[in-house]
Amino acid sequence: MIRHDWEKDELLSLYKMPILELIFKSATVHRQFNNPSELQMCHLISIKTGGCSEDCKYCSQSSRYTTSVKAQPFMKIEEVIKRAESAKSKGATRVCLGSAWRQIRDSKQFDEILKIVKTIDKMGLEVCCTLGMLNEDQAKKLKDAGLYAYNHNLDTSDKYYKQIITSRSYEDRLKTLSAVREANISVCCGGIIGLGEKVEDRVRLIQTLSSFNPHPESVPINRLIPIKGTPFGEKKQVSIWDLIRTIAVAKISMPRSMIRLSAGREKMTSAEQSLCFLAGANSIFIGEKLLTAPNKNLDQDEELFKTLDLQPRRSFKVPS
Ligand code: SAM
Ligand code: DTB
Ligand code: SF4
Repeated sequence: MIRHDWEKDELLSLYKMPILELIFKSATVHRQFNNPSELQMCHLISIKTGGCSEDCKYCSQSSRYTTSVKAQPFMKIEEVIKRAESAKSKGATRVCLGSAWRQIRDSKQFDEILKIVKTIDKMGLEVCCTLGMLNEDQAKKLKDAGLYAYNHNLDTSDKYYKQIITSRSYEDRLKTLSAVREANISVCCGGIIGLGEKVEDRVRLIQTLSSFNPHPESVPINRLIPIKGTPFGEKKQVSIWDLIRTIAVAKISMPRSMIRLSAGREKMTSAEQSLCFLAGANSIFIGEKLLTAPNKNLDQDEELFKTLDLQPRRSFKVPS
């Protein structure tokens, strides 16, 4: 049932199916592994914002571009915990800590992150971190502190990657992912659509992710939020149908993975989001901000849960 040998052409023909047939197919797969009425609410906390040395062409936090995001000092521990508590009280069962770093350095700040991870884990929440590249020793320290998952996206296909980022390689990303897996940390790895990539690149990314054994437990699908001042600031939004197709193919090929409808939800209607959930997306980020970009407000999400009769998904739930 779970395959790691999906071929590009197979995935491409799925991607190109008549959309309603594709949604029906992925919805059917989704139901075999998950309760389709459940949606996990996650919350992002940007503990170190801006001033990043990398040149990711989509990112508001790269110091190479002039955007409206100003570099902020490292957030105070108490402030981070307060944010996590507030997210929990609103139904979030997973908290993701992000930092605008190329890589983790063994530093006072890393020690503080270990403390934060320990505290949030004790609150019964899944803790995820996205701190850039790391080595096996750092992964082990995070695991020992109680880290549940680590997010590190491949973003796009290996071929197209160089058009997006030049300051690190696909190989570097894969190395970090393997250090995360080695340390027995749950893997969160996905990508972005709308970077000017071809459909073949989206399919190739999904092929790479589905070739991992085990599959990443979590696959965030981001729709580019064009950020003024970045090289991709003027990119046209990809259609909702492309987003749904990407979600559906990811779900069919990685049925046990949580598919997270991540960046780009702010401008989506309830009906558009519903189709994403039907196609297999089963997680959203809640709160008015993602890392730096705006997100839906809590009232809108509460209304969405009510309208669609959705249940919040508890933490640490593993699909059947
Ligand atoms: N610095 C770390 C890194 O790059 O691994 C972690 C933070 S980074 C902001 C996390 C992910 O957010 C990126 O890999 C990318 O997929 C997504 N992302 C960043 N900016 C985005 C944007 N403008 N639109 C959509 N997704 C975005
Ligand atoms: C992921 O794939 N998407 C989230 C999370 N992982 C860290 C981040 C989205 C960031 C959107 C742009 C911003 O807020 O700056
Ligand atoms: Fe830095 Fe991450 Fe943004 Fe790239 S995506 S510029 S590594 S914060």
